Amino acid sequence: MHTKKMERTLTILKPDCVRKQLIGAVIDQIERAGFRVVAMKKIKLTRETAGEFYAVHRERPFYGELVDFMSSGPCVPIILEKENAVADFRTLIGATDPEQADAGTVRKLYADSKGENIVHGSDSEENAAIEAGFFFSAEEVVRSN
Ligand code: 3AN
Repeated sequence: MHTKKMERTLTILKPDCVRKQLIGAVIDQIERAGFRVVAMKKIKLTRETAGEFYAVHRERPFYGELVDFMSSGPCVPIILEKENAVADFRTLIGATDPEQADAGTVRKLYADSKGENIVHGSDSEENAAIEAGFFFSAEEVVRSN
């Protein structure tokens, strides 16, 4: 029975994930958890575009470090679809701080620190839609499976 609503969320496999050659391992874990890839690309953000993406964190003490890191190499933004995608994806990736993350989560398995934590996951459906629009045009968003 379908009790939960179909949702989309936006993830970014961050520059540390790409550098560690974990793109495949992380996408495998995501697909095994029942998420479908709706859109995906590999791009390198500039300091300006990374700063724009994380503008909500502009006042946080780690903002400069975050922008430097996110523009330090290519990343892989992906739109994912699943029932209850936003919350279920955050469960799959684990807490921001890998030391606090549950066993078996993506961040517990692969992340080094709060800053270099392998993946981003949207915190609401509203932000997922805004973030998806940041990376993808309408014709790049295709669910064919
Ligand atoms: P999450 O990505 O788990 O929702 P937020 O929203 O608290 O976490 O943090 C936004 C981004 O800022 C995350 N991508 C995270 O890597 C980074 N960040 C959070 N806290 C720190 C910190 N203390 N030092 C460096 N980067 C941080």
